Amino acid sequence: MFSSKEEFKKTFTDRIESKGTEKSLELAHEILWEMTNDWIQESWKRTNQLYEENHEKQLYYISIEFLIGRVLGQNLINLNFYNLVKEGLDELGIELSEIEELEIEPGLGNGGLGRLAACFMDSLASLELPGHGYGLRYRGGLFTQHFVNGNQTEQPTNWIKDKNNVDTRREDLAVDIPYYGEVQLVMGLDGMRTKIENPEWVKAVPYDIPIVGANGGTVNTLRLWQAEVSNRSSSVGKEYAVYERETAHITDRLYPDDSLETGKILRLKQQYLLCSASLQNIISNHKSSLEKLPESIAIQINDTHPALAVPELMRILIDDFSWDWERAWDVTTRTISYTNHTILEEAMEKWDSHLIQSLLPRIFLIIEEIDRRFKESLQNQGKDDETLRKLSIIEDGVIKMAVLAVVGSYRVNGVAKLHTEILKKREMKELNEQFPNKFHNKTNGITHRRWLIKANQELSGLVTEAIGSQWMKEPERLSELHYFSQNQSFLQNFQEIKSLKKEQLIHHLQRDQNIIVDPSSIFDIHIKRFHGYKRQLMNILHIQMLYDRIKRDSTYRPYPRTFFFGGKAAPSYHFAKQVIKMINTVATKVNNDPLARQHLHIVFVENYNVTQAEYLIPAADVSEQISTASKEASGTGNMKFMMNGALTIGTFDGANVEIFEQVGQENAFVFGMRAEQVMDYEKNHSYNPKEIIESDVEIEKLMEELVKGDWTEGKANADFIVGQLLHEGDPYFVLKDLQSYAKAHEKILDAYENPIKWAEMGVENIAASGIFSSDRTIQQYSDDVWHLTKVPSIY
Ligand code: 6GP
Repeated sequence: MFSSKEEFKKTFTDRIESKGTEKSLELAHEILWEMTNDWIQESWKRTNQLYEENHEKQLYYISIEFLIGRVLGQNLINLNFYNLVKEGLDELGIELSEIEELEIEPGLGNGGLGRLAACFMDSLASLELPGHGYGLRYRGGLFTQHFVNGNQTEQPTNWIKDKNNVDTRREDLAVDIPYYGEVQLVMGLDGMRTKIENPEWVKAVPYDIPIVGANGGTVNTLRLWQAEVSNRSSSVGKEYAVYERETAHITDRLYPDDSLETGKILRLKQQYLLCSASLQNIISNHKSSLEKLPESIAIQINDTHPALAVPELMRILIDDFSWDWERAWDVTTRTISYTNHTILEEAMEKWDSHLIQSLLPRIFLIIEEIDRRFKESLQNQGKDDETLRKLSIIEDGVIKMAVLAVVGSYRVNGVAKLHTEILKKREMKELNEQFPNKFHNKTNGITHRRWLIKANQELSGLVTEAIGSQWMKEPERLSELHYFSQNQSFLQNFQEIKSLKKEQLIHHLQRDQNIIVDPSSIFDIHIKRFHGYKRQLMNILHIQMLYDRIKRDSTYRPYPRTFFFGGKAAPSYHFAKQVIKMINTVATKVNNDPLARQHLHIVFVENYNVTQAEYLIPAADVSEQISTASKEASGTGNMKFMMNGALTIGTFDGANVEIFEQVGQENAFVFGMRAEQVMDYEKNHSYNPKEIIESDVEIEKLMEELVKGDWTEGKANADFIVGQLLHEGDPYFVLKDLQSYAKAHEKILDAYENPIKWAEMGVENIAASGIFSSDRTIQQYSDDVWHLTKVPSIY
């Protein structure tokens, strides 16, 4: 882009002048955006050329979510221009961070699954591997959250602008997608073929986002589809205005509310549009014989939302290329692989057959045939009825997408060791027995380029000073920091950086939410989606316990702590919304109590998203990873905190288990039930929260206060929370783990009394975090599943 700061400044000011408009931060943003983009375009073109010339195997990662976060700053970091640009702009009197603040992050995802997809994109490009994403271009990203009287409200987030979008429209690559219609058998030259009569066509138009790898050499593509009216749809069987409106709706929102049938249809339309458009695009780009498909491409489906890729690829091969079933099935099941991200029953997708049958009649027939043949082979193997039932794709008029995904894939993975074990031994036991070599584990990772190099440039600089810069390329080299955990001046620098990151967070919160936080308090941070199993409720109950202790015991005057919460609740998830309301109520009470306030402060950060995470995580002392054991498939926030030197308070769940293994339990605060215990209780229905309440005076008192409504506002909120804990049987074992959690917090206070020791533990966490870089995860996927070859950029 430019070889020196002076050159950057000159080009930048020349471009500003040439616009001839009034100088503003917006203009500076526009110019910087254009300059960066010019550079990226060249590299992008070069990468695509290389891929074409070398005929390397390509990976396509299909995902309903890509939570990429802000783009400009990350691109500058990956291009190694960040510091030069920052200094150049400084000299021109412009703050780069203020320019960055103008960018609205595209909220094209909900949480873990979407953010993981974004980390994977970054790692693929940085490892110079040919891997691209396919997703949807939702007009409104994930909603913006505000609190009104402590309740979550949701407003649409409009991230798409008139100009300087992160993406580029590719009208030339638009494809049509058929919905509804009737399946007809027609005679073709090569025998009978299937055709859909009178479908409702929708046009899928791709928008491309460049994914810039480290050093800017490789630029891969994230392709997002947008639904539009198709000019083939002149004869739609409904009023045109209705068709127009319904079409625009398809890519309007992420995860439409599916409690009603219309919402279900919309989700199915989204999923099919994503799969069909992506596969049509992949196949039309595929130049060699389709027999070679499994050798020249790999398709990874991110959870079951893109599982329709299986029947869609079958449809293309059979209907468009006149292949017979066996040949199509062989190629399909050697091309597609699947990642499972959850074992929660409610998140396992199931679709009513009649919905798929009417919306996607041809796809339905193919699913039926896959199911029929699979069952037939099971019967031939002499499987009993119960196994047959569990393994069936269609059961009682319902299509089980996870089974379809497993049967149609050559490899299936869980996202942390424990999660994969649970999949293999319980949730998908029969499938694992049927396909013993299919299942494998790929523990998640996070890109250290966003979560350390970009979000914590100060710490990143300190690490480089100590061990050189090679860790950026090989993050496992962070282990060399181990030797610095005894180095006083290193520890002191680490502490100073932590304080600085706290100050930056405080400044950000003060500006955004007018909240004042004590920088010398312990920053204890619980940020993630709101869900019962993530147990934000346990955290807030513990704070109530602390409040009670402070009030009751005049000798209990603990070191000041600020408890941060951040996260959104799905708009229709009542439980999560009640917990949000409760936390806000408790916050008001605790924060306004003159005595308690000296020791406890609760901050609920509004509208938690990737950008907020980049402020919060580097400032954390304590990372809350307290899910009910067995429920969190992996977690990735846990890894981000660790990499920034925060200490984890956590259960033996998901990737926490591996984090503790890496860093040693002495450098973390581990508590609570193990997965087997939880699963035993669940199986035998033998957990009774009343027994806990009756045997523990502190918890008993807490419950009495809750019943009285001391911690809630309005009867409905109190009734709901008490109802969950008492009458609903406390499904997430909050009361069961509460005292063990409280003890772990006591240990945190003890450890914090010795700041040097605390810093030492923090450094040990950073040193052990390298293995959680998504570069490691991606390399493992590539070695074991995709078999990609590095394409060194010529830049
Ligand atoms: C999440 C899991 O809950 C989380 O534990 C994991 O780290 C993340 O995926 C990435 O693997 N799952 C989802 O976000 C989800 O929507 C269907 O699962």
